[in-house]
Amino acid sequence: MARTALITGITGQDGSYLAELLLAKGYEVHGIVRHTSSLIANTTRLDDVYQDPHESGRRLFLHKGDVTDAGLLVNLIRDIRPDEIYNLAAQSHVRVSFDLPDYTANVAALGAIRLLEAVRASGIDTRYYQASTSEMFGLTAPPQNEAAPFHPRSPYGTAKLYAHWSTVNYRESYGMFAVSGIAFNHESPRRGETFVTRKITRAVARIAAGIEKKVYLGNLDAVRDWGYAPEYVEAMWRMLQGAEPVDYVIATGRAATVREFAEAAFSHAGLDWRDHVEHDERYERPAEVPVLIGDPTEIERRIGWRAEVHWDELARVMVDADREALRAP
Ligand code: NAP
Ligand code: F7E
Repeated sequence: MARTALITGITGQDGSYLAELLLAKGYEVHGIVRHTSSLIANTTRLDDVYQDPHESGRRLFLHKGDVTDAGLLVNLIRDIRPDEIYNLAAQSHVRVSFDLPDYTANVAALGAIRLLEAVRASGIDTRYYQASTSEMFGLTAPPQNEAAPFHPRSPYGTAKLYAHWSTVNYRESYGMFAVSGIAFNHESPRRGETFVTRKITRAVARIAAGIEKKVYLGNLDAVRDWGYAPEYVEAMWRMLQGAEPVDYVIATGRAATVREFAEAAFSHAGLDWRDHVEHDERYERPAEVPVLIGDPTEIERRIGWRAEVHWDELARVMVDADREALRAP
């Protein structure tokens, strides 16, 4: 029998790569897709694996839903009886979370509780992955590992910390196989266009093509440990295959400033970043997370996962993809 997985956030960057990974491994994959007023479904990132509902032998099933609806989650989990659940759904933009703190918590914090309770209500034996984040470390000095204290600096960070501790609590209270992957920033050509890496690489492509001249950024001094998203979904899957439920930091261990990322991205297209980057305080946050550099020793040692792509190569890959997308008809 094929193993069955349920992914919340399947239409996002990570969800789409994870769906591809699990389908390639022979899984039957179910995903929750939000309703929109304008589209049949927001499934652009799933274009490569999308299967028409009328096809036979289908292994990808998309269900209209939302992690703010507890009843829907109970019914779905009871009907699908997934072997694995990956909770990737979130309002995941840190700056936006300052404008939408209530909504961000409802999705990112309470969404986890609703899923964990739905698992208990359905009485099934399943493994649960919680998409936690380096934003929970916030102001804690680097390198951050599994033992580092948490000090979140945004409504997003605090909401994710609630979901993280809820995952730990359900493991300890009910013996559930529930794990929390504390992922540092990971990017790809599928990254949302308002996150800083993609904002930069998309701007590089458009400036190189003569469509735009400038890109407006906030804090250039922030340091981030940027990895490659397809590798991070492999780490998520591996964490659910372990003999014991263990929480890990998922990171490359190397980092750069936003300025260095911009410099690398512009120079890959033969441009000088100083000619094109302007400051706009609108993109700064009420409280910044200055330095995130993960220590991936534990995940490397215990389950053999290691990041191969680092931030400078990532900048080149993303610039190439954005330039190619502009050339496509
Ligand atoms: P993303 O591209 O922003 O995707 C978020 C996904 O959540 C989308 O599919 C979105 O649906 C869905 N979603 C939002 N609100 C929802 C709701 N109320 N009900 C159901 N689905 C909802 O994020 P990502 O980069 O793939 O990240 C995946 C997860 O890992 C997120 O939880 C994020 O917070 C966490 N994380 C990400 C990083 C990173 O660097 N990428 C690092 C650490 C942790 P729509 O497509 O309809 O918007
Ligand atoms: O910002 C600075 C900004 O929005 C990175 C999410 O996936 O990773 C992501 O959160 C840095 C910050 O990502 C702009 O101030 C400067 O210091 O790309 P970002 P993030 O906030 O690190 C974590 C791990 C997650 O879990 C989140 O879900 O770049 N920055 N200028 C800017 N950031 C943006 N977005 N836009 C700018 O113009």
